[in-house]
Amino acid sequence: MSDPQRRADAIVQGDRRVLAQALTTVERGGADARALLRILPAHPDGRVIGITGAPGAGKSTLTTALAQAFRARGMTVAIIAVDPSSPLTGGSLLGDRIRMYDLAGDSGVFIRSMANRGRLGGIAAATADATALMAAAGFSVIMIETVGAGQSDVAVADVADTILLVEAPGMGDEVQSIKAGLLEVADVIAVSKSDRADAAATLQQLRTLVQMQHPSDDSWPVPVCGVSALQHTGIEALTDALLAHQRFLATHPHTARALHRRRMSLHRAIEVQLYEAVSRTAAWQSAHTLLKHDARINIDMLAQQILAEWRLSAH
Ligand SMILES: Nc1nc2c(ncn2[C@@H]2O[C@H](COP(=O)(O)OP(=O)(O)OP(=O)(O)O)[C@@H](O)[C@H]2O)c(=O)[nH]1
Ligand SMILES: [Mg+2]
Repeated sequence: MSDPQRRADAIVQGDRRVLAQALTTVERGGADARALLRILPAHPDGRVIGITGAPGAGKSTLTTALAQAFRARGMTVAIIAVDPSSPLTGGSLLGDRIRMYDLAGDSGVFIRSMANRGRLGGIAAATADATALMAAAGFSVIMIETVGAGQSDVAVADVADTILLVEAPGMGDEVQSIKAGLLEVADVIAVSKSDRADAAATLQQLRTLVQMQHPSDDSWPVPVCGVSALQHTGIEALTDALLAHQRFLATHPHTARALHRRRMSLHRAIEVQLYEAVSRTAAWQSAHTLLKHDARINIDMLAQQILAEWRLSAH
């Protein structure tokens, strides 16, 4: 199906096959993807939960447990597992799929992995577009599991309305997420694997850290929840905390984070559209020939020339 309006209608009506195909389209990016994204019905903010944390922190296991908790409350769930196709995390995806096997066969759950296929705007753009499709398809919650390994993680976090940071116990004196800069952006924190003896200390440590970081007049005090996905403890309280944050967002639509997220999506849109426009100019084509033949070319000047020509052709 290529007619964008028919595709959009089918997605809204809950056609999962068309949704899956559309996800492939946005993963690739380009004009087809934009034509579709432009006509999707608007959806309210607040449904997208980004799940982040160090490799092995327990994100996939917890995502599965949360999905079951949301389902038990009658909500539908879409899950995006982000695979930035880096050699670091290359092997983790199959494991994730096996763990999420618990969710197989439930038509109220839709799972998709996203890879960075060299798409313009990177994995963050692909993920943002995928969440827009899933929101249009009517899922009540959309969870994005990131890999907790650097830049792509923070970029994907920009897509989420709520950021859930998963911290495993016993990481030593240094809480891993401080280094990664994730503690500041977390809306809700879960100490995973709380069946382990060292979890209580980590929980205490994080609560102290969060209190130090967030001013007391902050309108959203970041909850720190102890959970064990294996023994299924703390999951209900964590689910409550996540839904409370959704309600908080509904009454506080202009938080600094929400503004940041909107700004970042504008940046991505400009990046993508400008790049596509510029790449249609003749100067762009000839620049690529130049690159092949002149190894010492001044890239900055070349870019300036291309933009100058594009500006002329745009008038
Ligand atoms: N004891 C205990 N182990 C857990 C719990 N949750 C997860 N684990 C274990 O922790 C390991 C990592 O769990 P994952 O859910 O794959 O962690 P992840 O953060 O998704 O890992 P990556 O995606 O590879 O970064 C697995 O061996 C799990 O069995 C828990 O509640 N208790
Ligand atoms: Mg995982």
